[in-house]
Amino acid sequence: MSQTNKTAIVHKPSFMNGDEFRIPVFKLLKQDGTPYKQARLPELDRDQALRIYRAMLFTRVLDERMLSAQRQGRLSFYMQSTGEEATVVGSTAALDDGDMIMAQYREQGALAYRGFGLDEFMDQLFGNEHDHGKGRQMPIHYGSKALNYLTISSPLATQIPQATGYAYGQKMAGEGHCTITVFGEGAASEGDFHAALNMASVHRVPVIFLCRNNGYAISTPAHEQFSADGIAPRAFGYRMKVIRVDGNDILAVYQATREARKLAVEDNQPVLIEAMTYRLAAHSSSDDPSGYRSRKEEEAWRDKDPILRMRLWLEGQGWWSDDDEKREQESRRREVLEAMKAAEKRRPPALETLVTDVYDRVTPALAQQLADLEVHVRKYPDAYPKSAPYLDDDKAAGGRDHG
Ligand SMILES: Cc1ncc(C[n+]2csc(CCOP(=O)(O)OP(=O)(O)O)c2C)c(N)n1
Repeated sequence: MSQTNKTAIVHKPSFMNGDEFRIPVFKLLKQDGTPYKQARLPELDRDQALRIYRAMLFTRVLDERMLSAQRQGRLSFYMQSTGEEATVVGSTAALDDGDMIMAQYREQGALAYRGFGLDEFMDQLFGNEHDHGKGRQMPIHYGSKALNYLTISSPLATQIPQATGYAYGQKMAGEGHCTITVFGEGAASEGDFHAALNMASVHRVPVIFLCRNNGYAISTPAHEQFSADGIAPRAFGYRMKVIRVDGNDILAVYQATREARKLAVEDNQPVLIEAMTYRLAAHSSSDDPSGYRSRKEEEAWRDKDPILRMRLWLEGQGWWSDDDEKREQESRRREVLEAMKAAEKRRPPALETLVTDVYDRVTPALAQQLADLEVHVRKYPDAYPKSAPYLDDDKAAGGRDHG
């Protein structure tokens, strides 16, 4: 397409900075759970609405419980999604379960919605022998091939260009799937963000870029990260469709993502969604937000709790009650506790898994390193967990493929 044909000519120097208009926020539900007058709510049946709500509630319970476990010294590290559950679960619910999710690290709600098992969460958090990642990653770096959820990468923005590439493959495959990639407004400061958007737009790739603008990149507030009107206007630089949505409004997030999916899958149009939300908890178990923000600010956002808003809407529909709430919370708390106790007791992965599946076959150099490590562990047994299987002589003697 020729752009020059459409370009207006002016005869005075005219500078623009994007302040000519502000991008509106799409909202459907008020905080009391009732819809705005002009709002047209998406069709969401009772079963799916409850599936969404239960995933949000589970995420909240899991987060509270696991932060306590970290404080008790049972877990090394944790990250909560508190306050952002509607953004994460609402967007996931608007997808097909076969679509790919490439997340940052605060999107456990997406896995919960897709049916990641409680034991799978726990085995990863405790890095035991059942962990899909073989205990090689820090807690919260979940991944699930079965649920189309790419394993989390800690370096910020890794997943954004990966999503463009993966979605390009989905377009080639022609099976009607798309990819959503979720990231914070802080990660959007990485160059990878821009490369990913540009490639997606130029090559017409079915990818949804979902930015959780929760106001902070650890202790850095949004106004110290960028001077523009949030992340949304960046889409124009790539001639990409964009929508800004109230990230604490489950129905608005759901509807915006559904429409975005349509554009992506039916017309190969990438879309940027900026979800305005707030991280109610600390950045991670290593952070203390009282050093960089006020209680008053937190309280104002607590009043906009996305779970409460959805609960009030569900109650208005006659689909949820106080009793349901109580029962659900109690049973989820109990299940989380039981699963945690079981996962804590499982053994760590066998020592030899350090060298297997690094290459197709264990190389002689890695085999030697493993042998040296076993000698070392035998020499200093008190420095290593007794529960580990690596001091089992039968196991050490055979069965390994040293290539
Ligand atoms: C490349 C890179 N730089 C810095 C970090 C350290 N770091 C981890 S999380 C984070 C803040 C990210 O903020 P944001 O993307 O807004 O997501 P949020 O934590 O608010 O959900 C930073 C700076 C990192 N992991 N990777």
